[in-house]
Amino acid sequence: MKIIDIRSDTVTLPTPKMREAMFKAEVGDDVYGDDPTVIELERLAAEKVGKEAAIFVPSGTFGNELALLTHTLRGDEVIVDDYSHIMIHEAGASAVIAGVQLRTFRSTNGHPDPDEIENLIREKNIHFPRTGLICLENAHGMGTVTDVETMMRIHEIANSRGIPIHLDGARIFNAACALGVDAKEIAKHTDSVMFCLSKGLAAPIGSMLAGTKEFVEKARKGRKLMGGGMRQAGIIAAAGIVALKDMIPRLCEDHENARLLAEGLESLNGIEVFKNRLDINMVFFRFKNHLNDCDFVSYMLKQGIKINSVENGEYRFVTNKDVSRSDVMYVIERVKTYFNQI
Ligand code: TLP
Repeated sequence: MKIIDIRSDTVTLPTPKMREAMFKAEVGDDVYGDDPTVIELERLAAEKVGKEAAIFVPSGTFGNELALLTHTLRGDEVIVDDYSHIMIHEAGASAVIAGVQLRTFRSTNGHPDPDEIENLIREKNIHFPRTGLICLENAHGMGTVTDVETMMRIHEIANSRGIPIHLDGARIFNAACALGVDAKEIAKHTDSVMFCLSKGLAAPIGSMLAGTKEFVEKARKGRKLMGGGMRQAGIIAAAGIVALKDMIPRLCEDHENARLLAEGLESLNGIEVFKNRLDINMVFFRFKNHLNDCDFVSYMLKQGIKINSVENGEYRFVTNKDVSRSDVMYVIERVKTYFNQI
């Protein structure tokens, strides 16, 4: 049975071209800095987001936490939104690795309010922690994007107070597609940016952390400390190069499929789609009446569709390169049948 996996875009499988590039990759020992494929990936990644340098890391979580470790001092405070990946989905790593505390701003569907962020910056006072970093997330895991003007405004505030900005840009190329701008325009308003190769871009493993040369040099030591020195990493970097060269333009297709999916689900009586969170490849919805979550998840699996369980009362379906337009139609049909039989 064919499986349609809409749990995330992390589930995408590498393309044949990626597998071939991995097979043929020229490698060295990246901890010695002599893996030519990793060097090329880091050069290309920096170029894509308009930064001086970049470093290859095992995962998005690793890249975010390495950014925190590199930018901050132990005991600093980091301003971050209350629904961000760093806050919710990184197992409290910021306290363990960088030794920082998080101060959250309210996330209105993933949209930051520059004034609220400004108000959270600490004044100099012996009792207060130092505000060491501001973190943003674009595209946001709630399915939305932040426009360039807002990014610019927050950047101006941060600059005026001498505080760096880190962007969790796991899906920065989705954000760029949704906003109709180059990713560089978004990254321009940050001091460091992490982005993932292993989500919609379909590489099997890996993320990039980009910033100034000085920042990346410092991060190299932090990566070693975190156990992320990866030796013949060119094998996986090769797939990352294909991801960056070939896979960015097609992300918009996933966004179109997400909208199609949203329309189909919305047309079913028992479902409310969160239409104000439909900027990228994610569809969030809830059942209007209480239904048994386990029953729904296992019904879908029997139809060959993998979905995540409900989280905070919401379902999230994610389109990706392994989900075609006709797969989307099939998913809508199956959800409809579920409603008809309960
Ligand atoms: N997100 C995953 C889950 O962890 C929630 C997903 O399925 O969406 N930043 C953002 C905005 C992310 O969405 C993710 C992964 C990460 C960072 C972390 O990336 P990985 O999984 O590579 O550590």
